[in-house]
This record gives sequence, structure tokens and C-alpha cells, in this order.
Amino acid sequence: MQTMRTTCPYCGVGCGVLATPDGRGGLAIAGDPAHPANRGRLCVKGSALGETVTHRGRLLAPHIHGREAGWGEGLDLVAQRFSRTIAEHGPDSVAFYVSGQLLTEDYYVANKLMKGFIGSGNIDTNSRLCMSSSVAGHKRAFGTDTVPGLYEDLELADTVVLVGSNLAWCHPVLYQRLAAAREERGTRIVVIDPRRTATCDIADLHLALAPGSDAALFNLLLAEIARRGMTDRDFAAHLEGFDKALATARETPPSTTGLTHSQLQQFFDLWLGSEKVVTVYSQGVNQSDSGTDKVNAILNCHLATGRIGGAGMGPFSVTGQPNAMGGREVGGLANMLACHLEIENPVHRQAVGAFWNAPRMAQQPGLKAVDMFRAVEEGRIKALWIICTNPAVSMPEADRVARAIAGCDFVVVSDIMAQTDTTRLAHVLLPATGWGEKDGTVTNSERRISRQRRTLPPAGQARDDWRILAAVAARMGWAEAFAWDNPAQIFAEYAALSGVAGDLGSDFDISAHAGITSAEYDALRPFLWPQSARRQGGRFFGDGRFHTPSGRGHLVAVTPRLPSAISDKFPYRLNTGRVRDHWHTMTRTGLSPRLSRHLAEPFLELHPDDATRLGVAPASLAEVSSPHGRAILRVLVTDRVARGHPFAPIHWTGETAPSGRIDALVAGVTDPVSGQPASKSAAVAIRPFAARWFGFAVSSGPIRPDCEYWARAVLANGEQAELAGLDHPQDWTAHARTMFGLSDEPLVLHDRARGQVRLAFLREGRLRAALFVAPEPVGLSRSHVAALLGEGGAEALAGRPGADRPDEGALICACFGVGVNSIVQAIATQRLTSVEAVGQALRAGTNCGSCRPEIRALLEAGIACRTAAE
Ligand SMILES: Nc1nc2c(c(=O)[nH]1)N[C@H]1C(S)=C(S)[C@@H](COP(=O)(O)OP(=O)(O)OC[C@H]3O[C@@H](n4cnc5c(=O)[nH]c(N)nc54)[C@H](O)[C@@H]3O)O[C@H]1N2
Ligand SMILES: Nc1nc2c(c(=O)[nH]1)N[C@H]1C(S)=C(S)[C@@H](COP(=O)(O)OP(=O)(O)OC[C@H]3O[C@@H](n4cnc5c(=O)[nH]c(N)nc54)[C@H](O)[C@@H]3O)O[C@H]1N2
Ligand code: SF4
Ligand SMILES: [Mo]
Repeated sequence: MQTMRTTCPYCGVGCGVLATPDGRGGLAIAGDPAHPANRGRLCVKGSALGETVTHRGRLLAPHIHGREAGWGEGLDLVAQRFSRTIAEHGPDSVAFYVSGQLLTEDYYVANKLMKGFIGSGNIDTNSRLCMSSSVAGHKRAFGTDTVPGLYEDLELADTVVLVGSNLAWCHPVLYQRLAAAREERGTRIVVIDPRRTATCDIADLHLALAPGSDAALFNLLLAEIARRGMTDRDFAAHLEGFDKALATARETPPSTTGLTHSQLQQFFDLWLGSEKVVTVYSQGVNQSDSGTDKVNAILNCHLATGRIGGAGMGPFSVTGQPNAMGGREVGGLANMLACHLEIENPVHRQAVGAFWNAPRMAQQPGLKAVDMFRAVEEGRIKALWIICTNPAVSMPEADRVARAIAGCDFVVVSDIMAQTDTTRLAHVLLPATGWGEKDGTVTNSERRISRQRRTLPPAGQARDDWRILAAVAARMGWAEAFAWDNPAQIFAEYAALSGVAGDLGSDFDISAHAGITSAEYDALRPFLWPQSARRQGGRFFGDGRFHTPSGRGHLVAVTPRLPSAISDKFPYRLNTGRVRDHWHTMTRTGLSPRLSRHLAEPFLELHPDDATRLGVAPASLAEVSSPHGRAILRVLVTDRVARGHPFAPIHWTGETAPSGRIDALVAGVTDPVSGQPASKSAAVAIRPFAARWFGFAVSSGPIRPDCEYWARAVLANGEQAELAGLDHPQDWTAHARTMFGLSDEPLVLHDRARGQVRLAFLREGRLRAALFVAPEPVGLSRSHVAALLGEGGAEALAGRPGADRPDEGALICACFGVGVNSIVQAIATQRLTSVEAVGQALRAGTNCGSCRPEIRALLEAGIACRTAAE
């Protein structure tokens, strides 16, 4: 079987992957040593890609109103309804909502169809929720949306500052590169995050600043730069707006940040201590109602010191999705045109229109995501096409967005999965080819364009997203402009358009590839843009030349604003984000048993003082509510979060835990410049959830719970579910039968004194399903019970392992299946002191390395215990 070089479909690090078909429909996965992003490394999500290319749950055929239909019928209907809506109500009555997980070629076609042929700007993307504040900040400072630096700058820097970035979990391979550089050359690392994350593990300094106060912090830094006389006078000649930015910065009271004088001084000393400083930032900066200002406050400091565009220095916005960057280049945002050209610029519009031979160029920006769904709600958008994103889960005010979609006249959804919270709302459902089945390009955080390559046949009747879009365009009467045979031709057209853009002064110019042939495209090696006769790769702005009208870099005067005040009714500010082993709405990582074992349930990290005040016990359930919705979450009491500022992950959905949909709580408040939602600061109330019973279930078949709280996860041999309810069912046996879809007679243990019920369904002495119920959170070894499925027998009812079976506890190392209990025990009994030693003893942490921060934390705890005891 031939090994293919391809690119990971998860985060913006953009790691190269070697994928080898195993001949049984699956893939063997390894890191590509030749790819410059990862040089052979992969994190746990990348390593587990083989487990996610199954056909389980895939959407295999087009559906119209829930019934299977042919492609011809589906495409005809989409084209007719869009054409008719446009004819009756004008081009702005339709919209596309797309995704940073589309390939550049898919994105290019969607954008061309909407902005050049339908004639509306109404195409926006989930990058609005992700990168748009960085885009807007870059444009204000540089004149273009340009990431100046390269990954190697993190390795060449003396100081790396991570602002609102949990790099260890969200960009794990970049984190590993940074951790390795620190071992080698002693890089100093600062983490700026209200929460103590896994990333703090390698930090010399963690600043748990007041939520939302980043702009204040960087204003204080700017003032300090001037005070210490550390501005770069030569570089200042290439800048404008300096004096005003500095004057405004000087007005910032240090107390805004909630940090002590000494913490601030330590930070200033570290940032200013070496010219080689990189400031990495991510969603703790972007996802704020002052996100663009936060970005500019950071950029101001790099501009003022001239620390930009040189080796080992510069601001670095890391992108989240595999093609977030490609989508920005291709003009996927409602306010952009392709190749970093601007929709509001008549010269740019004219140039793109002429290149496309477009009958009807959009004349103005379209609706940004939050406004787009409001327009859907109000009936102004009458036909909507959602591609490669799950807005009924991931948009703020998610319940309202779901209702808006449900109320829209005509909704098309293209996805790879049959059942998601969004596909459920579609009138027409179109099956797309997924990762491994499609061909195209993506751009990673450092502007490197890499190929994703096809290694597997399409699942069922699935088609490539660009082919679906082009087929609809043809049926709408534009066959000629959408007549590509393969993605290489689309890429060549795009590269040619970038040459036109380059002539107009755009930084994004890859016209060196304008004549690319299919064979060359197939052989295309990862490359950095730009690639043109003018310029190849490299860093930007070190030469002091910017893309603003004056050619100067711009410092923006920033008056820090904190998130809107919380009220007595909703006194907690909810922070949201990601966990290590899941990806967004889990449609793919949720298929992998080993990825599902790290954290199998939605949770709420709550400070011990808050937990005491609220009367919620560890491992109990809390009800979290906001004016927009409610959620029920497992309580995790921890001082990693600050008082009043709990944290919850974003990944759970109607499919996996209907009461865990976090965006049901988040208000649709946006940054005024970028339109990006403030996803990290929802005002919420919290109270104990008064469950009468708690349960845990395992089954070798699907589990269909029917109670107020449930969360399910896949196992290697079935499923597991956490359960809780307000009222006891009349009959536990009947309840369990319905939930497991079994009609057998279970073995029942009823401990009336303790209020416990245990049921086991056996067939030929082997365990098929079991349910454990108790009046308090069920305390038993999940991994042990799960391991008994298909074997064991009545002993499952004991709920804990016999002496011969160690209980692994929560899974830490997903690669080798090593749980927390084994690690803690090995650390204690073998007196281990380093991550390497744990690796030698148990193999944990020796493959992808994603769990090394957690192992290090366990080591520290273990060593602290030992020292205290000695
Ligand atoms: N495992 C995993 N990795 C992923 C993804 C995934 O789903 N799972 N998704 C990818 C995508 S699309 C993205 S966008 C990236 C996101 O990558 P990150 O931005 O690193 O991840 P988040 O967890 O969203 O948020 C980062 C941190 O911001 C902090 N924060 C909250 N409020 C503030 C604040 O006011 N100031 C500061 N300084 N920090 C604050 C949070 O506590 C959190 O730790 O991850 C990518 N990588
Ligand atoms: N509260 C809160 N909300 C957030 C965030 C946060 O930090 N806090 N983060 C925001 C961010 S940064 C992001 S990026 C979004 C992510 O949110 P979404 O984009 O909604 O999440 P995904 O689960 O990645 O959705 C991708 C969908 O596309 C499907 N899919 C996968 N591959 C393909 C393909 O090749 N073609 C097609 N047509 N479909 C495919 C998947 O099955 C899935 O249904 O969430 C945002 N929402
Ligand atoms: S760091 Fe992990 S998720 Fe991100 S691209 Fe690399 S392997 Fe994929
Ligand atoms: Mo994102």
C-alpha cells in the first residue's frame, strides 16, 4: 500500500502526516519527518486520526426533508431555490456560512460563487468566531492581514509570551517545539491567562490577570518601554500614531490588570530583557468584545521596540483551524475579497470582477456571523447554505441560532456526518468527502501552504465540497466560470488571481504557481507565501515597509475596556475553551475511544470558595444559567481558576450531552471592529442541580438515555454514559431496557438501605450492558466496568476491580493507555522524578508527548507529598 504525504485536519500548526491505507478501509498514521511544521512529531489527536476515518455515523447520500435522494435531485433543488429566492428578493436574501476547515479550493469556489456571481457579500465563516479580531488588528497596524513571523521564531527567541493561549492542549506540536527549545537554550516563558492551564507547566511566570484586561497590561508595557527609553528610534521613522498611542497607554491604571506591582515588574523585565521576544496570542485575546484593541495593544509594543520581522522576535497570532489562514487569504470573511483584496475598495472590486468575468460583483461587505443569523431569524435571509461547521452548537446564543435555522425557509447543510445539531435542521443534506478522501491545500499559522492528499475512496456517495458548489453554480447558469476538472485547476486560477492582487500591492501573491499543472500540484511541497517574481517567503515588516496607504506601520491608541459588568442575578463570569483530546463539536474525535477517555463528560471548573458558597460538592452537578439558556455540568473543584471565574469546555452537543451545550449560555455580544463574539466572558448564575439519582451505564450497543442529565462517550467495545435525573423511574428494569434497546431479563441488585440499584444484562455469561444508580454521584471504576463488557459476568455488579486487576483511573497517556492511578503509583513506589523516568517505567508520554504536562504536574504533586512526608 502506498504511503501518502498529507496534512493533519485539526489545528493550525498544520503538521505533515504520513498516511498508509491498511487495506481494510483504515489508515496507519505517522508524523512526516520532512514537513517543516512538525518534523515527524504528532500530537495525540493527529496520532489517533486512523480511528476517525471509519464510516460510522457518516452521511452517505443526499437527503431531502429526511428522505434519501439522488444527487441530481438534490443539486437541482438547491440551485432552483437559491435562484428563485435571488430573483424574488435580491442577492442579499441568501447566505453561505462556511468554515476554516474547508480546503482553500473549496473556499475559493464558495467565495467566487457568492461574491462574483450571486452578487452578495453574504458569505461568512466560523473564522469570525476565531480569528477575525486578529485580522482586524493586523489590518489596522500593518494595512494587511499579515502574520509577520515563522514558527522557528519561537525556537530562536529568548523570551516567549503566551497570551490567552493554551498552547500545550491547542497547538501541541508547537508547544513541544517550544518546550524542546527551552530545554536546549533556556527560553524564558510567560503565560498570561486568568486560568492556570497545562501550558503553565513550562512557564517561568504565570500572570493570572483579571479577565479581559490584556489591553491594559500591554498598555502598561508600552508606557514602560517609553519610560525605560527602549523605543527603537530608527524604526519609529517607519511608524505613525506613536505619540497618541503612548499618551493613551500612560493613562491606564495598573490596578485594572489585578496584578501586583512585583508581577508587573517581572513581566516588564522579561519582555524587555531581550530583543528576541515573541508574543503568541490566541482566543483569550481574540474572543472578546475588545478583541481587536487587545491585538493592537500587543502589536503596539512590538512596533515601538522594532521587534518585528526579525529572527526570534515578533507578534504571533496562532490560528486555530487547519485552514483558518487559507480562508482569510481566499476572502472567506464577509468583508474581504480574495487574495487580501478589499471589498470596499472599488479598484479591488473591479480587478477581481474582471478576472472572474463576474456578472454581478458584490458591492459591499456582507453580514458577519452573528448578524447573519439574526437576519436569518428575522426572515431577511431566506435561503442559507451551511458548509463544514456546526453553528447550532458553536455560535453564541446557540439555542436562538438553532431556532433561527429551524425557522428559515430553505436550509442546505453540507457535512460528513449524518447526525449533528445542525444537520438535523437541514431541508437538504449533502454528503461531503472528509479528510483522507479529498484533495487540496491548507495554510497553517506561519503562512505555509501544504497539500492534503486523497488516500481513501469517498464514503458512499460523498462528493468534494468544491464539486458540490460548482455543480450548483452550473445549474444556476454559470457553468463556464465553474468548469474545473480537478482542484489543481482551481489552485492555478487562484494563484493567477493573486498575481493581479500582487500588482495592486497585496502581500498575498503566489503567482509563481499560476501555471501549475496537475502533476506539479500532486508533487507540491509545503511552501511559505508569498511566492512570486517579487518576493519569496520570509518574514514581513523587518524592513519597515508596511501595506498601509502611507507605507508606515500604525500604532493604535487603545483605551482598555473590561467585559461588561456582571449583575447580581448573573454574578459569575464563565470562561470557555478547549480540552486536550477533543476537537470542537466532536463529530470526529468523538469517534475515537482513546480520545474519549481523557475527559468523558462536560464539566465546570469552579474555585473551591465558589463551590463552598454555592453548596456544590466535587463531582456533583451544577446548573448554570444565563439570560440565553441553561446547562448542567459536572463540578470540578479546583484552584486553577479564579474566584468568580469558572471555566467550561465547548465540545459537548445534543448528540453527546444535550445539557452540556455551552454556547447556549453565551451572549451574542461582539467586538465592534471585528464582529467577533466575546466567547470567554458569559455572565451566568450557578446553583446545585437537585438530582435525585445519579447513574453510570455501559453497553456494547448504543445507549439512548432518557433523563435530565446525560453524557455519552464511545468505548473500544461499546459506549458509556453518565446519567442523572430529577425523579426516579417507576421501574428501573424497564428504564434500562429502553435505554439499552434490550428485552432480556437483567440481573438486579437493589440495596434499599443505601438507595442503590445495579443491573447487569448478560448473554451467555458475558456482560452486554450494566447500569449503576445511586443517590449521590456513582463512585466506581469506569475503566474497570468498561473493560468487562463482552466478558466478565456478574462480577461487574461489584463495580470495582478485584485485587488482580489494577484500576487505571482517568486516562492520561492516550497512546499507551496509561491511567492516572498507574502513574501516581509508579511515581510513589519507584520514586520517579522526571517525565523521562515515568516514560521508561510505563511508556507514558513517550509517543506523541501530549500528556507530558499532566505527567509533570503529577510528578510535582508526588514530589511535594514525599518532601512533606520526609
Ligand atoms: N485540543 C484541541 N485543540 C484545538 C482545538 C480544539 O477544539 N481542541 N481547536 C482549535 C481552534 S479552532 C482554535 S481557535 C484554537 C484555540 O486555542 P486557544 O486559544 O489556545 O484555546 P482556548 O481554550 O479557546 O482559549 C485559550 C485560553 O484563553 C484563556 N482566556 C480566557 N479569557 C482570557 C482573557 O481575558 N485574557 C487572557 N489572556 N486569556 C483568557 C482561557 O482561560 C484559555 O486557557 O485551538 C485549536 N486547537
Ligand atoms: N463559547 C465558545 N464558543 C466557541 C469557541 C469558544 O472558544 N468558546 N470557539 C469558536 C471557534 S474558535 C471555532 S473555530 C468554532 C468551531 O465550531 P464549528 O466549526 O461549528 O465546529 P466543528 O465541530 O469543527 O464543525 C465542523 C463541522 O464540519 C463537519 N466536517 C468535517 N469535515 C468536513 C468536510 O470536509 N466537509 C464538510 N462539508 N463538512 C465537514 C464536521 O462533521 C462538523 O459537523 O467554535 C467557536 N465557538
Ligand atoms: S499539533 Fe496535533 S492537531 Fe495540530 S496539526 Fe499537529 S498533529 Fe494535528
Ligand atoms: Mo477556532
